[in-house]
Amino acid sequence: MTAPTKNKKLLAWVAEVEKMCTPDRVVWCEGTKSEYDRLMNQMVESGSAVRLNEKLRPNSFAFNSDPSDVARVEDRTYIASRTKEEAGPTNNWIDPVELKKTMRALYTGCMKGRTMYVIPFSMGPIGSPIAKIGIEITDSPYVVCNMHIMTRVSKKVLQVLGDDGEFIPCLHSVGAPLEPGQKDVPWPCAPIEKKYIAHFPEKNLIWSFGSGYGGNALLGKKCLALRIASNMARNEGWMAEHMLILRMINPEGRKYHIAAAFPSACGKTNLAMLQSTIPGWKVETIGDDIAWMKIRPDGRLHAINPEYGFFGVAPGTSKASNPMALASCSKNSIFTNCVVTSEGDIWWEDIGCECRSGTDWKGQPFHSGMKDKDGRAVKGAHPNARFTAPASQCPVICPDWEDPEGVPIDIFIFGGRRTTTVPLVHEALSWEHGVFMGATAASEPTAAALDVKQHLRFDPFAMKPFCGYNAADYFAHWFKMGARMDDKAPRIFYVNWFRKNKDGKWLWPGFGENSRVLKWMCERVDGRVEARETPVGLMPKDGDLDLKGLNISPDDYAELMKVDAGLYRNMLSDIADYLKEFGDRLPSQMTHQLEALRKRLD
Ligand code: GTP
Ligand code: SPV
Ligand code: MN
Repeated sequence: MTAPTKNKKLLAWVAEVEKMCTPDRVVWCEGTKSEYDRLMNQMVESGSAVRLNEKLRPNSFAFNSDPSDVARVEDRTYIASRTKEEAGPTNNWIDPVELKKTMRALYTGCMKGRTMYVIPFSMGPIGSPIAKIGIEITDSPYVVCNMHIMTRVSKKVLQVLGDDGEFIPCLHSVGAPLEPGQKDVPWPCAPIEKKYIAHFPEKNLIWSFGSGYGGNALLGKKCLALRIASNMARNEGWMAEHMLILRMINPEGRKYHIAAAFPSACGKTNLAMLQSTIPGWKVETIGDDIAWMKIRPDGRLHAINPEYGFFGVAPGTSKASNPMALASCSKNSIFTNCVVTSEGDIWWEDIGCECRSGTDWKGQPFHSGMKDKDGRAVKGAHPNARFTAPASQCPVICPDWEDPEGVPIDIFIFGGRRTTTVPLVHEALSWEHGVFMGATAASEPTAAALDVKQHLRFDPFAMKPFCGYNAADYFAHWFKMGARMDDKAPRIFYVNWFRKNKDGKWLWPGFGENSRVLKWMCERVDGRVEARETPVGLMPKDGDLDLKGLNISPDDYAELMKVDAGLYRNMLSDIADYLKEFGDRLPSQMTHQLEALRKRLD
């Protein structure tokens, strides 16, 4: 196939990779429907994909991964900057020269028997000044089809790139070469000790080997749009964050833009598509995972969603919890590690109906209520099962979601999964205090990364697995951005939807009811409500959080809002230990904020 570009750097890179990986053939992707259909047909024929019932789930396909390849692998993810200090204590580091040597050996001949696809894609609207061009090389047709949905794949990207434009090279292989005559498996991948998700920030280069799953393989997402982009953003004075973006509209039509950072599988997709339970208030979705933000001439921070689709957590998604996500994946979608029912539709835990019979994500017969030999309930879908759906199919997608100017952010929210200690909502006393809150955010682990061992881990700004440089410098960057924006900086809040009572039940109904908390934030921004000061921050005065029509007992409400100074004091030493890891690089504002918090708690 002749190359559809004259870009010298691109041609040289593709030739170099072809020589190293020795695929049987090279295909340049164009992002067309016929390309998608052709690859899907091939995968259905080879047995790696199942075509779902056209009447129930039009143009949709189900895949099951290898049981060893179901989530991001944080232990195998590396920031290979020149020095270990540049990567910082929150990242895995290997010397880039050494890592390249190891990986070159793995890549040598790794595409034997396979096709090498070259995917030109744009993060952000094609040609917009805020967008970045990536080229992913992969030997996985599953990755190509997912990239069609998650990013803008098109010939136009190569036109914009031109003969000497810059792009971010993203090399991916499943790491499973085929000998002549060897039959392929449905989900090829390499064993865990050969998996590497590597980033070379000084070169803006991504090398991924051995996994076909999600953020390990769809390299535009976490690798480019967060790890590489966060490093570029620091150098160029903007921000790349693990944040949803939404627009909230009040009954008078005033628009508020909110960006929220919660760790993986902690509710970004849910909040982004929230169905408000307060009459007259409404939410529109702009993005559900990643925000790129720049200070514009108006002095405010404007955000765009660089993605084109949603790679959403499937289990728990139902008409009750997230009807808009369910509608988004009603057609033209890919499902990974879900149940396929005998009618040819998909199913997962808490989808809102029973599964009478089907095939689980491991290919075994399944029905709701099934027990294993020890009498334990069997799960049909993997806890990190995902749907890949076009963002344009979300019924509440914001009409301005592709505006290259972005939307001006009024409110930042941080949060995580905390069954105790942290109240439903509190507001930062200042930008510095807000940055401290984000930097010391902690959360209980989820299925999005199964190799996280701690019961509670610090996940600063929900970026622990995604910050492409030293997190201490990243905190400093946040302080600097605030200073540049001054009184035009977004207001900062912290939420916890996940507090439980003594019997282990959620204290807060969550989901659509979270609109009540957002409304209070909007009213704070407009100066319509006062707040009461607590040692940890500003909280709603009695009666200010709209609870009309909600059935929550006064005792549960008190528990939900409780700030136990003793429990917070216990956390201070954990915070101090965690911050010590950053040594001299830690911005002095962080130590000041810690001391101020200690004083307020006394
Ligand atoms: P990534 O795509 O991994 O970055 O995650 P995400 O933050 O988009 O996660 P998502 O919104 O898909 O979170 C899914 C999990 O959060 C499910 O287990 C939901 O049930 C749970 N969840 C979301 N919102 C709420 C809420 O308001 N209350 C409670 N209790 N659970 C919630
Ligand atoms: C996350 O884990 O935060 C995700 C899913 O959004 S993945 O793309 O697999 O990283
Ligand atoms: Mn995410």
